[in-house]
Amino acid sequence: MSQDFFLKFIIVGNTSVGKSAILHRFIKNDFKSDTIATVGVDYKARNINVEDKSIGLMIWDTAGMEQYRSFTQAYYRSSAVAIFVYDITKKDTFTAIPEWIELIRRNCSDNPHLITVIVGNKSDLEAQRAVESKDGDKMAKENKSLFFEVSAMTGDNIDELFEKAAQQFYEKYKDGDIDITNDSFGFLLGPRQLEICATGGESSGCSC
Ligand SMILES: Nc1nc2c(ncn2[C@@H]2O[C@H](COP(=O)(O)OP(=O)(O)OP(=O)(O)O)[C@@H](O)[C@H]2O)c(=O)[nH]1
Ligand SMILES: [Mg+2]
Repeated sequence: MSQDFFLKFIIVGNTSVGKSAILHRFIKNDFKSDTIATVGVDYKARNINVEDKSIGLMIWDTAGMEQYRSFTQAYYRSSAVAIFVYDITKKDTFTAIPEWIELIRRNCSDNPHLITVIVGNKSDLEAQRAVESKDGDKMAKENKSLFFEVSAMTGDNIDELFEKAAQQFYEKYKDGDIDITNDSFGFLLGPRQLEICATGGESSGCSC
């Protein structure tokens, strides 16, 4: 399948909030309760459609454990979308989000168009909820981020979060905000455009 473009996503947040479970649900539409903590980073990819475009999402899942922090930071750069995950049953994972935002912003400071998404996972555990939805929503608004409560266990809102983030990026692209020659933006043109560039040149509207 030919993608129109590729976007780099990065997923961060404290250990055990369910980052890998979210990615596994998005890629395999499945849930495993016996996951082990991620060591360093993991990578997966999936295509989605936004309007008439086929977009390849290249998704980096990082370890939340403190000991891997300096290693995983090397993977933050050149992201188009950063997803910040907390566990709605663990308040400390929510209060850690501003630190994660700061860490990512520092490493992606050359991308003013970074899309950020704050995600409260484990919405299936409503009885154990320790973070109210309105507090997640408020933090997202303060940080100009999208906000979702999801469950990797049930699949609730998982596809929506990735699709909405890609859609928001695509809106910026259509508005002409994305410099396609700047690889700091986490954006890569797909083969279809390259074919057009090779054969159509300027008359096809190509800027190369
Ligand atoms: N009830 C419930 N449990 C979940 C959900 N998502 C993940 N879990 C469980 O939470 C635990 C941690 O999930 P992981 O996906 O490994 O967490 P992580 O954020 O990737 O952790 P690190 O790799 O250490 O950073 C596992 O036991 C999962 O089964 C969810 O939506 N609901
Ligand atoms: Mg993990």
